This record gives sequence, structure tokens and C-alpha cells, in this order.
Amino acid sequence: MTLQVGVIGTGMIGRDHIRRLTNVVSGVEIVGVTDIDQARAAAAAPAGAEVFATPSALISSEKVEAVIICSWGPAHEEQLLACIASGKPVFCEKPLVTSESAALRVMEAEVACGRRLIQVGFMRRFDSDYRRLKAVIDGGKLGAPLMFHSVHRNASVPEGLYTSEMPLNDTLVHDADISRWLLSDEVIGVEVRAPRRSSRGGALRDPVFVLLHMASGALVDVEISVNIAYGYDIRGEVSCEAGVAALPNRPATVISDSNGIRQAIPEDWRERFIDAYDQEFREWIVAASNGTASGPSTWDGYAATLVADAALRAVVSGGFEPVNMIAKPNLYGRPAAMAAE
Ligand code: NAD
Ligand code: ISE
Repeated sequence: MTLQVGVIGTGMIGRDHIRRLTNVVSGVEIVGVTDIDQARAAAAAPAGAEVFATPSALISSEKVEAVIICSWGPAHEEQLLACIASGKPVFCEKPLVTSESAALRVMEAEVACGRRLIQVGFMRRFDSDYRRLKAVIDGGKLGAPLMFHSVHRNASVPEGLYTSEMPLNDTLVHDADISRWLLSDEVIGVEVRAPRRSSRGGALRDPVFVLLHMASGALVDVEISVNIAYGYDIRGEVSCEAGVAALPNRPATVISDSNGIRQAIPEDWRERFIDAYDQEFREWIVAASNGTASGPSTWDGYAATLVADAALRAVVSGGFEPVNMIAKPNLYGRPAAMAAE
């Protein structure tokens, strides 16, 4: 059986996902695409796919069984609510939405529907290095995790697309989610400190340090640099009671020449997480073909949104900003269920 999907948003990641769904993973066919830039949608449409005039036309089309949202974050709420109203499984790129109130509206609609329909694009959970790191921590031989150092560096970001707070309201959600998942914990508060700005970052608050206070008492420090020029560099190290576990250096050919000995660094997220994106879609296709969703949920998207909101408040207050979550609806499993999700 082949899952017939429609893709909303045919920008950078929309096109990359269209490539993988067309050429890499199986069990899926793209039958429709749409974008507010219709020419871009037409150029990205695989052979035989219809170019829909609007997201709502795509979502309500009978030929579309499941939806992939790759539009900008502020557009996600309306598109997610339309998918839930149609009862169609949906993969939504991060961020789930861009405010706490929007996250609550989406969660309320999904809970009322009675089954999970949404998987959020937190692809790090599907990366084999992160999965092995989590297995070591969950194995317990190193004792309880005490600190997690998360480094999130981008070579550059597209000009003009983002506000000055992009590192906090767009990029940080990945670190918030992976911290909750790796440590099987929740964020209860956030602090933010900024060093001198990078001259390469323009108006962006870049770089920035974020401190996540976890419910267990563990602390997570996050370095976000979004214009660091040399490449896309993701690092992570967890200090536990009786040892330390870290992501490996990425395997890459070692080049020795008159400039020295070196290994290439990925250019961007497409290259670094290529296998993780493939795997997140393999798992999504299985769940969506059964009319539901697995993996990172609306609850996880809500949690990451609250962390981003608290970080933005912490910039203004200069102090600790609490993260207060509602009680977890049964639909999203028991409170400490993240290890299995
Ligand atoms: P982009 O600007 O390259 O593409 C977004 C596309 O969506 C554009 O073509 C735009 O015209 C279209 N669009 C925006 N609003 C729309 C609407 N209301 N209806 C229809 N089309 C609409 O941006 P991008 O880098 O591809 O990012 C898209 C989303 O994916 C963002 O939410 C971003 O945070 C996320 N993203 C995730 C990852 C990841 O690693 N998981 C990486 C990059 C981007
Ligand atoms: C981008 O939207 C992503 O999600 C990437 O994974 C992240 O590293 C980058 O900072 C974001 O802009």
C-alpha cells in the first residue's frame, strides 16, 4: 500500500523532503504540493503531482491521505487545525507553532479527536548517534545525568528571513527537545546570557548561551551560534555521576596535505542529519498509513514552544524564567514515557 501525501511549503526543507520521499524512502507517493509562491510549488512538484492553489484545498482533497507541513512556523497552526478537522495524519516541521496559546489550541483539537495525528519534525531523535547516546544514559551504568552540554552551530542563516531572536525562537527548539528526550526530563526554567555579538550576525542575537533547568535538577547549557562560517557543527556531551557520554565526531574521510590533516564538516542540517530525516519519514509513513502518528508529538512541540517563549522572556528580564506546563493529556502517554517514544 502506498500512502498518498500532499506537501505544503516547497522551500528549502520542503524540496529536500520531496526529494527523499520521491527517491529514497518507499511506501509513499507525493500526489499534491502547494506554496504561496505557486511558481515555486510548480517547479518542485514531482511528475504527476497536482499543484493546489491553497493549503486548505490540498488538505481537503480526497486524493491526499496525509499531509507534510514545511511552511513557516506562524502558518503551522491553521494548517494543523485543518488537518485535524479532516482526520488526516500530518508531519509538521518544527516549530510546531510559535506561541503557547497556539500550541494549546492544536493540542485541544487533537485530544478531542481522540487519536494522535501529528508528528513534529524533531529529527535528532531519529539520528543514530543520538539514539546510541540515549541508550547509554538509559542503561544507567554511568549513573544519573547531571549536566548536558549542547552545541548548535550553523554556518549561516538565510538573510532577511528571520527576526533578531531567531536563535531563540527557531533554533533553540531542537536543543530543548533533545534535552527532554535524552534525559527523560522536563524543562522547568530558562536563563539566557549573550556574549558580544558576532559581527557576522547582523541584527541577530548571535551567539547566545541558554541554560535549561530540568525538573530532576540537571542543568543543560546550550551554545547557539547561527553564523559561525566554518560549517554545521552539532555536539553533545552528557556528564553523569560515574562517567561522561558524548556524541562521536562525525566519520569523514581524513585528508592530509600541505595544509595539514583535516576532516570535512557538514555544510548544513541537510547533510548532517540526512539519515535522521530519512528515518523520521520511514517511521512516520508506517504510523500515518495506519491513520495515526508516533515519535515527537504535539506535547513535545508544546514543551519546546514553552522553552522558546521562556527564553525570549529571559532576554528581557535578565533572570530565571519559569516554564509551567499543563497536566499531560493521556493521549500523549504517561509523564516519564519519553524513553519509549
Ligand atoms: P523556506 O523559507 O525555504 O520555505 C518555506 C516555504 O513555505 C516558502 O516557499 C514559503 O513561500 C512557503 N510558505 C510560507 N507560508 C506559507 C503558507 N501559509 N502557505 C503555503 N506556503 C507557505 O523555509 P525552510 O527553511 O524550508 O523552513 C520551513 C520550515 O521548516 C520552518 O518551520 C523551519 O523552521 C523548518 N525547518 C526545519 C529544519 C529541521 O532541521 N528540522 C530545517 C530547516 C527548516
Ligand atoms: C533550521 O530551521 C533547523 O531546523 C536546523 O536544524 C537548525 O540547525 C537551524 O538553526 C534552523 O534555522
